[in-house]
Amino acid sequence: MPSTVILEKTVYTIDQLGEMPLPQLALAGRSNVGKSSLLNKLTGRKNLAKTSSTPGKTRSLNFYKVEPEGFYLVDLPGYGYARCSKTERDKWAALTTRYLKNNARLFGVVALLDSRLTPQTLDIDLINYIKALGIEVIPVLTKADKCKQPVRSATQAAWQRLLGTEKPPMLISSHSGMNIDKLWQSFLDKFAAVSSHE
Ligand SMILES: Nc1nc2c(ncn2[C@@H]2O[C@H](COP(=O)(O)OP(=O)(O)OP(=O)(O)O)[C@@H](O)[C@H]2O)c(=O)[nH]1
Ligand SMILES: [Mg+2]
Repeated sequence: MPSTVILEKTVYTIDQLGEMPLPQLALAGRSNVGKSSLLNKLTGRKNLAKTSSTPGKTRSLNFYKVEPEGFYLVDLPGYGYARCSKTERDKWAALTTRYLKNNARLFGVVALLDSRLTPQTLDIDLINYIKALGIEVIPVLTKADKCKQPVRSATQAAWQRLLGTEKPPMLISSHSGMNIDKLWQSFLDKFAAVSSHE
């Protein structure tokens, strides 16, 4: 677990997106998939990132500085919230794409996917978009506590087939704590690999 995590910057508009001085790992996924909950669980701080059962809670890009390691975890606003206006959705897309594009310090995007659902078009589109930018995608299946083993395995197998990965995506639960330490260790390993090249 990281020793200190602090919210350093909140960005609502493209104008506020300056260059960040450290490597970044972003958390992306549909609204309500559990991005902010994962951040809280990873950091062991219940209310670091605001969570809600109402989708669309996170409306901004939030940069959390992890110390002493020295990188940012970036909580991205969720996509695919049906009740959100077209203007809001366009704003999300513009802000997020601007952030993802031409960001040499972004060393990966953790794609959070609901373990209860078969692969959804919106998620597949996002993953393909990120891959096309040359950024590594780390797929993770959330809310594993909410479904039974056969469903979890089926979702894992479907994503593995689709992504053509060697291993199936990791199943996690921010409620039960399942695989949270393992996931954190994988973030540290990725960060260590990039920082040795910097
Ligand atoms: N059972 C269960 N519920 C979870 C888990 N993770 C998150 N939730 C619940 O799912 C809801 C949404 O969680 P958030 O973490 O706010 O989701 P988000 O992806 O940050 O959503 P946006 O900010 O809207 O993009 C909340 O009610 C959480 O308590 C989990 O591992 N298990
Ligand atoms: Mg959130």
